[in-house]
Amino acid sequence: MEKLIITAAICGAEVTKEHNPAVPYTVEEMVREAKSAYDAGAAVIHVHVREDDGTPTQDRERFRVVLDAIKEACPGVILIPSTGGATGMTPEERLQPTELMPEMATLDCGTCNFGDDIFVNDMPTMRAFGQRMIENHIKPEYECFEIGHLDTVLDMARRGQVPGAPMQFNFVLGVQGCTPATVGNLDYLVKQIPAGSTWTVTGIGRGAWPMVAAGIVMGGNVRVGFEDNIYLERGRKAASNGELVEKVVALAKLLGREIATPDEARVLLSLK
Ligand code: KMH
Ligand code: ZN
Repeated sequence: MEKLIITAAICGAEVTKEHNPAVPYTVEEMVREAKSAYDAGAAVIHVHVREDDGTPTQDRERFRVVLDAIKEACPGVILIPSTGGATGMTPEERLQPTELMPEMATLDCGTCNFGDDIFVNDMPTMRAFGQRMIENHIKPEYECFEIGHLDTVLDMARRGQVPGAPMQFNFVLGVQGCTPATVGNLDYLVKQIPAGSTWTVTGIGRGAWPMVAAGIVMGGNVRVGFEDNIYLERGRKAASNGELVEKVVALAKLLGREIATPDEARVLLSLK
């Protein structure tokens, strides 16, 4: 099996300090959390940004400051800024980080329920995001929250509406209202992707650790972080994103997967 790429989603848009006081809002807190994950073995950081009071934002200049600060603290790390932002944001708002020419960014592959909210990614929105990433030479991480999202983006790739092979998918399973985090669902999705693609699995909430185990043994890659889950185990909150990554590294070691460095991850993801 290839080495395991660990992504840390350190912040997200929904989780707050009320859920876990270590959730980062300020630039300094973002750097602290990114570095803890990087030092523990994360090759990739998925980045959302907040105002200092915790309000989610897609402001380009806030992204610029945070991305630059993380790059300096974590040499070589792969950064995947979010174009999902928070539910209710406009497509224009959400696209701002793509103006900074990151090497990757998320591209969300369809509309879905998201807890009590609706996360809107209709076809015109997705075509606009695909066009922007083609123009700016950004490799998308295709975020699939629902089984049908995968068919949608594969069809768009065939039509040249989003960047094509080799594609990187992130199967985000267990969001309330979306496809549940089960090994059967993950197995179905992995079997649909084109040869030469790479994939990551993200389990939300109580689905986080089972999906880490599945991703490791199925030969995929895994994402953890406060965006997805704040617990190290039932009833025990993680003190940092680094602690979550340390647990992934320990599981990978037990199960015989080596961890990819950022440079190795860049090769696996065809970024160089
Ligand atoms: N915050 C969610 C509504 C992404 O980063 O692209 C969307 C999200 C996806 O987190
Ligand atoms: Zn995200």
